Amino acid sequence: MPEENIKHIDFEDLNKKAISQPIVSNIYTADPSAHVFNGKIYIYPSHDIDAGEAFDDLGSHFAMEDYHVISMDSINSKAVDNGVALHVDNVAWAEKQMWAPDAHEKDGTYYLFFPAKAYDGIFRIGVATSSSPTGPFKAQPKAIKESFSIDPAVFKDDDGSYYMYFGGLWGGQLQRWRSGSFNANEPDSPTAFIPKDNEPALLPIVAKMSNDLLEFDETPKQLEILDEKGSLLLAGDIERRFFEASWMHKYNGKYYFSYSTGDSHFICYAIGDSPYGPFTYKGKILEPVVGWTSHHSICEVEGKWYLFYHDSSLSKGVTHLRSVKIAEITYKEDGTIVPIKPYIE
Ligand code: FUB
Repeated sequence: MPEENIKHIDFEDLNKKAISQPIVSNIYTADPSAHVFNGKIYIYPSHDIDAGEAFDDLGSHFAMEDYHVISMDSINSKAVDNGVALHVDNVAWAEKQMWAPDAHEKDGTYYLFFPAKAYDGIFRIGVATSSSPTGPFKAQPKAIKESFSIDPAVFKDDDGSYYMYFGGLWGGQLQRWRSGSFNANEPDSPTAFIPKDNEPALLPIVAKMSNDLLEFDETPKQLEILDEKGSLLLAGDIERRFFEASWMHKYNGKYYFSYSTGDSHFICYAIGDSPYGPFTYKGKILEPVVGWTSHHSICEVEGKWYLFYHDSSLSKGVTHLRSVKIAEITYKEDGTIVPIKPYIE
């Protein structure tokens, strides 16, 4: 939701109209990546704090320093904050901005995948491991080779292969990698190097993970998102084109790639037949929430599908102080998703 609209909101009224409430209120949480491990729900969110950084379009105000894992015995039970799972001070390569993470499990080890800004000002993606889904996690000494940008989401396919999807525009720096290496020119501009409105939009990135889940098994490549005529979505198509917050899930044998449209504030999805795409745009999953960002995950819990998302209602509209919420997803017979309105009109 654009900043100027937030000033006019009656938050008491809005919270009554909200379809769900924050799952924890002792801390601010955002960018939830939800998984079921051993029958229990684990949510890997960003841990929002107010570090005193001014709002800008590079996202400097998202100055998060650590991760907490939230767990739930079932979808209706109390959510538990399990304390600090990983702090930036314990990641040798990372300086600041511990943004949206994800996690996965393999052979009894839990892997936390996270983006952070390195000391050279470039976002990279790292891995940390633990014997417990709630951590504490021990970070690898270096970021994943050939990793860049933000918002990693790791998907396990039915054949046991793991893929990482990532990328984000503006502060997430994806546009600075168009030539294959980092473009450090115009460092204060969030929109420098973004394609023109009539050019194809920037695309999310995918890479298959190595067997130990600590590196990429291949050079990362772009994931195509096409319109109904088979053409790549254009950069000016801001209500449909990819901005950040990748997620992948599989439903009835089809691959669903979902993402945020950033400056138009929607969560959208596209469907394909392979983890590498191409994907065809299908529609919106979530209408704009209070706060500039929208970020989500989709997870099946005991036969029902849920959207884990966030808004800034608890902080009364402070963009960088968000709270994780949950809403059930409904699929139609044809496999499309019924869009969710986060507040009842
Ligand atoms: O939380 C920081 C950033 O805001 C995330 O990386 C984006 O997806 C957006 O939610």
